[in-house]
Amino acid sequence: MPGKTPISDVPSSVEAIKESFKKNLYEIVGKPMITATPHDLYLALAYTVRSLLLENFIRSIETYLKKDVRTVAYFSAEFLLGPHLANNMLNLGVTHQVEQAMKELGLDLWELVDLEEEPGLGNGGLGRLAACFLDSLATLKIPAIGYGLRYEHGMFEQRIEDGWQVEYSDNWLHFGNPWELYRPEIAYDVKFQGYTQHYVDEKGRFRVRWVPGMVVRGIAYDTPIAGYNVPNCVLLRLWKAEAPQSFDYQNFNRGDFYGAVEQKVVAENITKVLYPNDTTMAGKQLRLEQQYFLVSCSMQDLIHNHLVRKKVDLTELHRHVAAQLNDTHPSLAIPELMRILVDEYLIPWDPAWEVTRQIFSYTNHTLLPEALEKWPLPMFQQLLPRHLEIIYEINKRFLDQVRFRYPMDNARLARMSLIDESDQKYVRMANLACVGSHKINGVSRLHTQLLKDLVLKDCHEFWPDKILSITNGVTPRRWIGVSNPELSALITEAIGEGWLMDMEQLRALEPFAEDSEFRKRWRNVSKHHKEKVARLAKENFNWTIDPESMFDVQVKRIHEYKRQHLNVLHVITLYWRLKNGMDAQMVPRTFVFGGKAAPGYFMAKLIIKFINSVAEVVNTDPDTKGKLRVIFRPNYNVKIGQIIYPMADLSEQISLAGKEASGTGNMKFAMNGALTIGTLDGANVEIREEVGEENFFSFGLTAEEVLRTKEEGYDPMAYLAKNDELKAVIALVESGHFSHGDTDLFRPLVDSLKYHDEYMLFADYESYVSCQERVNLAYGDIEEWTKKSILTVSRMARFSSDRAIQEYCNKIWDVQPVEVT
Ligand code: 26W
Repeated sequence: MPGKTPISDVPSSVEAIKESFKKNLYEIVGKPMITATPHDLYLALAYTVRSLLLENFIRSIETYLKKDVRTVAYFSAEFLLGPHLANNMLNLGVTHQVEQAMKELGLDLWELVDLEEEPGLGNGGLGRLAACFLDSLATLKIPAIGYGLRYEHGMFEQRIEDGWQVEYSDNWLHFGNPWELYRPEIAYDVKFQGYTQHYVDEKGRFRVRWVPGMVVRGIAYDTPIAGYNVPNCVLLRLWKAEAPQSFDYQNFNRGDFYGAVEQKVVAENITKVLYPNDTTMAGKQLRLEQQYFLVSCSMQDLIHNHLVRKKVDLTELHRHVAAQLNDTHPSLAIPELMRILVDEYLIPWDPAWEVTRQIFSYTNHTLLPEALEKWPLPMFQQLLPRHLEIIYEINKRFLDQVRFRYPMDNARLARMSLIDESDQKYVRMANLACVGSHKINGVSRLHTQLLKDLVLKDCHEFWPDKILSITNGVTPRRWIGVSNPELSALITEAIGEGWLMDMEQLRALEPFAEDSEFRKRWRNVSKHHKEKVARLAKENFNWTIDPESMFDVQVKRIHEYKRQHLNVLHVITLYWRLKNGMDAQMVPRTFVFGGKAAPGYFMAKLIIKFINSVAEVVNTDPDTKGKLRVIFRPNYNVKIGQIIYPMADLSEQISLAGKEASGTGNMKFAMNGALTIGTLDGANVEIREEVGEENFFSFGLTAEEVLRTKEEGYDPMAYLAKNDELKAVIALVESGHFSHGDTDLFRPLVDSLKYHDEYMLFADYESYVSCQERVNLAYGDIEEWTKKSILTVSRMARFSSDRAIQEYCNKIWDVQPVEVT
């Protein structure tokens, strides 16, 4: 197995691990073996692994403080880490010793691993990307700090009741979190509301003072993130909001006890819960408060660490720090840094602006207009009066430059302004992020091109060198090493250790595609996974699934643009064929869906109901027996993902071309040997290029064709009229066949497809169904399929987050690795 050698000096022999485990059970959990619950045992083990982790962490911090290192600060409202224990064991190289130690204590390591509650501090792709990036930053030895929010309640727990999604609150901190270090001494005050005073100080200088109406305190919680097979760690610092004092004594002394506690409640609300929307901007005040709270704590911390600890001249700050904005969510960091430099440290505007622009860079993750953040001006003004003044000043100076370059182009000025004045007034966060950053990156080649051509066209014309592409990647440690140990072992046996740090080495697998003995072993890995999942499905849900069938999987957030309902139309097509005896060639398939819908997104929730309703009919109809099953796995999250990616035969990546910025699940499936059926969207384009088109099932309109069709006027009914099978499928849904005769239930869905479908399902239906027929044929030749699977895995190097982070280092951050000794 890769990473066998422990890279910490702390004794990590089996004996030492046993001793440390017993000691932690007594001293931290405070129980003897006989009364310990399974969770107590998990905790004792977590503390045991943590002490190995802390050794590396402390050495890393010492090194980074002693040497004058350039540091990356990754600002993100979300970090979707997933469970820590197994990942830390892998990265520290102690999995086998720990497994043995637990065995000698009469315990099963993997049962304990399974007990960990995951920190679901993110919605989906953007938050998970931040977590993969921390893993790669540590592994590449880059000094880095991630700044985020410690939400008390992360992503909601999804249950399915009568086929519908029902949300339950997540309480990940309930049993404590052994992976975080509480740092009450690292605390900053964050101001809100109030007003500004402009005055001339005693030295005759023009100054501005912000008199806040409310102050909230941010407290740091630190989580060390281990690199793989290196002693380096990075720090994830998450902020929790508290009231500055536990009581407002003035109110208290007046006898207003409730008023006194109220302030505490208001303050603590800020980090109470993660907003569960991805892609639709809600415009809620609390969300703006969260964003500013994150940014203000983090900027104060950055400045404290450099000014106070390292005595850095603030006009030189950009030589010491590169700050990445993960989408626009933390883009208030731009006016916040300006405020601190200009108002508090009295640095003149121009040098302050130079520092700010040099420090920040911004990653865009979406082209969807409804996801572009904009804040109603009155709300912004009330909450952050000084920041609005600063934004006005930035805007004035910026628009002067635009006016100079494009005289009399008022339409362009209106588009590029940081303030949207077309209707009600708004502050445009993407424009702010663009003006305040020296680099902007898209997350796949296609996405970046579309940014340049459409969403950020004016920006690209104004600064032709500012926008660049860095295709996303995922960490092979978690997504192969942790989630698929059996595949990892087979790969290591074939090509040796080292590939988990250097995915290029996987190319050495290519010749094994021609080795029939190897192919058999490759299939066995997948078979074991599928059997295990079938067992779990029986135990946990009483579902019967056939591990011999093809597992066709789509897991991701539920959204119309991702088109889970296109997948369902294909399922119904197969069902219809089975009902009509047209099933001669059909390989048995199990369709697996998973994903959460934003609680306020009606259509997405209806799609979940649609999947479950079709499942109910299809799974109970005797005509489909042994041929077709449909499963919706509730509460898809990182932990479930780790089980699902390795079991898939087919990965569904079927968004409308031009809508999915990159996708990262597509990479996780392919790294585990699934073949992809996908549109030419996001990173699919590059995955296909890497693995070879003969190993990738592509279909549908290209992004360009989508644009052209829309310009000409998309007419869904014309597509419907031309395709009899599609007509039958739609008629079946409309008849109430999947809704106990209710012809209204799915009407909103069907009407949207027929009359005003932005996502053009009917346009891609025929191409999708015929592509699925090619998949069916290909799966029938299992030797060929296995070859394709091996070749796919061997060609995935480019999609490691190590490659992505290396590109950020070279093209944006200009940072170097630092040896920790
Ligand atoms: C309205 C608030 C909001 C808006 C957008 C919250 C979150 C978002 C994110 C941009 C949603 C997201 O996760 N986007 C995904 O980012 C991934 C990482 O780059 C990409 O792989 C996905 O294609 C993109 O949808």
